[in-house]
Amino acid sequence: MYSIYGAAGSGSVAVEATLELIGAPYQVLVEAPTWEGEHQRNKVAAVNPMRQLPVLITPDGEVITESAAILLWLTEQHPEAALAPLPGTATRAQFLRWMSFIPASIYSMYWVRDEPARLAGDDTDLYPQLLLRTADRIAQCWQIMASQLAPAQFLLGEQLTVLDLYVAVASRWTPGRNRFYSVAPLMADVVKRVDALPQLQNFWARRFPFVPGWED
Ligand SMILES: N[C@@H](CCC(=O)N[C@@H](CS)C(=O)NCC(=O)O)C(=O)O
Repeated sequence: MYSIYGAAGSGSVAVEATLELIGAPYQVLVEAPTWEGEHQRNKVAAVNPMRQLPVLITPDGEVITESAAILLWLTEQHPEAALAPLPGTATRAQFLRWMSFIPASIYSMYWVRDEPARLAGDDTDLYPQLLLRTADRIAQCWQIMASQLAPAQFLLGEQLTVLDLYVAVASRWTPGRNRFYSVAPLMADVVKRVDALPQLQNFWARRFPFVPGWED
């Protein structure tokens, strides 16, 4: 079985949702909301020197970090789930493009946001600016992504892929879904469709619940 180092509401939720759709057995071996501090990050240190989630341990015991790499690797291991366009097909290039864009341009911003002191040091006066500007940058990146896509049922057409799951999860982080809807209206219907997937309703309730005000 697969084992995950993860946390409710974190990037591991995209990996867990993928395993739910694949139907492969998995366990969340270590629950570690790493953004809460050193104690939580240290729970991950043994498997990821970056002390970040998600981490996947394969049934063979191999350790994989980096959310996009994990998601892509899972689609290769479980082609029957058809959660990625196949190499050589029309949407493959854009699939890889946006699977790389999310961790490079969006996910990386949270390293700063979670602890502004990492860049601003003790100069607490800088923190509000840093939080504001990283939120704006994330929103801008969603807007740019939306401007380059022509979604149908899902982001790349009629096929649900791990890109849809990845975006549905990451778009719930700051600056939040309502802002995402306003900057990326063409992607809004898609993420709402992913939120509503019947096969994931129990899963979302457990790992990233739609609590009152969740879109704010
Ligand atoms: N490049 C990594 C980023 C992972 C990441 O930033 N994870 C967050 C949790 S959602 C984390 O562990 N943050 C703690 C930290 O960066 O110190 C990936 O794509 O998996």
